[in-house]
Amino acid sequence: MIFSKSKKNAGEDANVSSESEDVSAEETGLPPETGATTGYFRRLKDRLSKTRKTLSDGFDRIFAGKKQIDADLLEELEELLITSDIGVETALALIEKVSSAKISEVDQIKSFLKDEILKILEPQPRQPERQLAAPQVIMIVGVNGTGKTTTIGKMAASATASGKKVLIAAADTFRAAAIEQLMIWAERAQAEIVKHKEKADPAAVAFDAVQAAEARGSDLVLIDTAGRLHTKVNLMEELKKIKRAISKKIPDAPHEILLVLDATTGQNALSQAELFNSALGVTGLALTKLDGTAKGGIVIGICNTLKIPLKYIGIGEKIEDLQKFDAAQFVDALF
Ligand SMILES: Nc1nc2c(ncn2[C@@H]2O[C@H](COP(=O)(O)OP(=O)(O)OP(=O)(O)O)[C@@H](O)[C@H]2O)c(=O)[nH]1
Ligand SMILES: [Mg+2]
Repeated sequence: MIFSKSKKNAGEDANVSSESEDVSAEETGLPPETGATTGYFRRLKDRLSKTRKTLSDGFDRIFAGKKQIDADLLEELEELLITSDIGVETALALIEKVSSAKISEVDQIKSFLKDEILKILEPQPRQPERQLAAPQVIMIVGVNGTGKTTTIGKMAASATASGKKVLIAAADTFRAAAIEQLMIWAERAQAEIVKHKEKADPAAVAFDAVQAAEARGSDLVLIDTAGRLHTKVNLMEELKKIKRAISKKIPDAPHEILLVLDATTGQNALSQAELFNSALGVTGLALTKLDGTAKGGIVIGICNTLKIPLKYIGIGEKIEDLQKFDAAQFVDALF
């Protein structure tokens, strides 16, 4: 761990990476996006290979031997976009743009689409990270199996690697195994953990964790929550109760409610987002398992449909397989 480094804003987690290129970037103080990120980008590209294959091979197939843009070509293009799980609405909007752009050369369509997709993914310039008083509290929510606990482990590792003091709260008390799984991640990430027994009140765990974080001077608190209870109504009520318990201790906390969505569940992810957002007010999204799907177009559909910023993408099961979402880099890795 790099404790000698001056502490950065608690929201500004460095990208996790085991690549040597990134270590040197860290040492030079360069942000990870600039210059020496070949390894980081290569891994992203590699992990998106299934989706890239769907899109790139699809484009090649559609454009092969075609000289003009006609209705047939547009129809095939639309089908391809829908196959990659971009969603019907977003696919139709993109096709509409292509047909009204009066592109004359077939081989210009790909770069036109790339630009349009980038516009969807990055609708406005990135906001500078807000300076927050420590501890920053992030509550992680999502249906069961989407990757909440794994994402917490990866985020914690990233934050401790950049010199932050991290505390994880085991507020998924529904199963004993959930607490054990989180303990393993906390150890790997060199983070502290606050836990109670199985079936304990999750709101009490969250409250204790925030209290401990204040007492111990933690920079970041990551709150794991259950993805399944007996009913969806129960789950939403429990999550609301956790949120209230946190704000009793720190009035403007949780500073982030991060919804974890599984990319392989396709359009289902969108309805989950609506459900969680209306109950809790989701402030950011993490989309996991992009390495395991040929339908990574879901990223584009999600950014186009939900007006919630996509903050992280999960591209594997390992501790370094979480990246801050970077629209330009993502589009480059796809095309
Ligand atoms: N390939 C891949 N697998 C992932 C990724 N993120 C999580 N997983 C896997 O998804 C499975 C479920 O992850 P968990 O972190 O346990 O999910 P959870 O949301 O905490 O699940 P519950 O606690 O049951 O609600 C595990 O096998 C993870 O290794 C990812 O980005 N890529
Ligand atoms: Mg879990």
